[in-house]
Amino acid sequence: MQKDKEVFDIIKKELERQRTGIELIASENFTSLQVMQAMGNVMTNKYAEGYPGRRYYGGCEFVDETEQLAIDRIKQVFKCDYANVQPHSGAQANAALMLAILKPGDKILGLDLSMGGHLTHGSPVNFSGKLYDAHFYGVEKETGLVNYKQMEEVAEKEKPKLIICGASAYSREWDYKRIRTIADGAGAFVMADIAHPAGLIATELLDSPFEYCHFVTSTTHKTLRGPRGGIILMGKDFENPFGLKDMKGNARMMSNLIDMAVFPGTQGGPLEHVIAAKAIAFGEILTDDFTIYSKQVLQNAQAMATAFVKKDYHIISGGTDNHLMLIDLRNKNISGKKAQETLDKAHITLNKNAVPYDDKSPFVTSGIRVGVPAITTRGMKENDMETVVDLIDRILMDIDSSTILEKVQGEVKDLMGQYPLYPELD
Ligand code: DSN
Repeated sequence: MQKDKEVFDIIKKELERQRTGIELIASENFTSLQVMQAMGNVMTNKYAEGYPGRRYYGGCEFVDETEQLAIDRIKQVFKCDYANVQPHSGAQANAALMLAILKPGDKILGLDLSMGGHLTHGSPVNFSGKLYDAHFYGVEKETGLVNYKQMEEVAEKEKPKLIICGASAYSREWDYKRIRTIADGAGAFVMADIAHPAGLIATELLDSPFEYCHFVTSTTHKTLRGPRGGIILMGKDFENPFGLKDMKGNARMMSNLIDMAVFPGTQGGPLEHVIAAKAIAFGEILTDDFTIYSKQVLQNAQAMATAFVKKDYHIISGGTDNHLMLIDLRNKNISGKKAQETLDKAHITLNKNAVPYDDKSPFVTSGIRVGVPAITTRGMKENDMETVVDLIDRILMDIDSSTILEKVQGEVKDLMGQYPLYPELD
């Protein structure tokens, strides 16, 4: 095959980077080879606007099969009644869901970005904060836990149409029952964005939001370990409360409104090659191996948190219930930015992150976010977590030392050499 050498050489370098580094970005993972290879299949050539059995183009019989398989499998994974597997990303899933149930100017209530929330939960620089009237709750300063009292107070005062729970940098369980009670009191819908802990919810290691939340959105590439993409789910479909009727005068179902909000509302042709890869990943989630993997994610996160605490690192909320932890570096006198940049040089990849009540700008930050899904996929276990924390600590405690940096670089490479990644690609 004729290959664009310039691009393929760069891709090779990226493979080498992934192989030799310690990947601690909490939102990243390594797909199986079959998931990755399915993304490079002929379905990328196909236009398929619409849904299985009701498309705007001919020749959709096979993409119908894979998309239906993806829908059926993810419904089985979460034991839910409705799934849309077309969103190109988590942000697209959230945009479509909001388009389905809100009008511009409607009030929404989400976790503040600076407290661990997500851009699409109302940030002023995002569509969600520009199109909708966004209000926020935070976490308690003393405990680092979601401030449900504040959520309730803001909900009572503002009467939002949608309350969003879920975060990108929050390490604790959510009280979905309590959130639903607050929402019922305010007359709001509840959406759980489970992009981060989805794999742990799928394997019933964390609480399920489906009983209490009207809508659930997620990415597919974090703890779910699928291809890059998004999904929208509902535990139970329901008649839309806006009184919309179809042409025969029947009340419209919510699922129909959401489907329409994805296509034609916010997207055109679905990425059917990625949807095929989603179907494969969702099949993998249904296996015992994935449950074993997810249990190891939790054990590794616990081991890592313990190792950090032993070395006097301040984990927000004191620990973790899921796959990640947020570390406040102020007692170590290092900014998140400096930590990220220096660790990067040692091939330890993570991201700087604002901590609640941070006094530094989002470009500098006082913290780092650390997650274990990717290194767990590499095969690492609890004892490796202590080694990883030790490597991080040696860099951070002597942050300007090139001798330590060089030494750790070598140790990182040796360590990761023990955990091969995609050997089939050689
Ligand atoms: N960028 C993702 C994360 O790192 O959590 C969220 O969209």
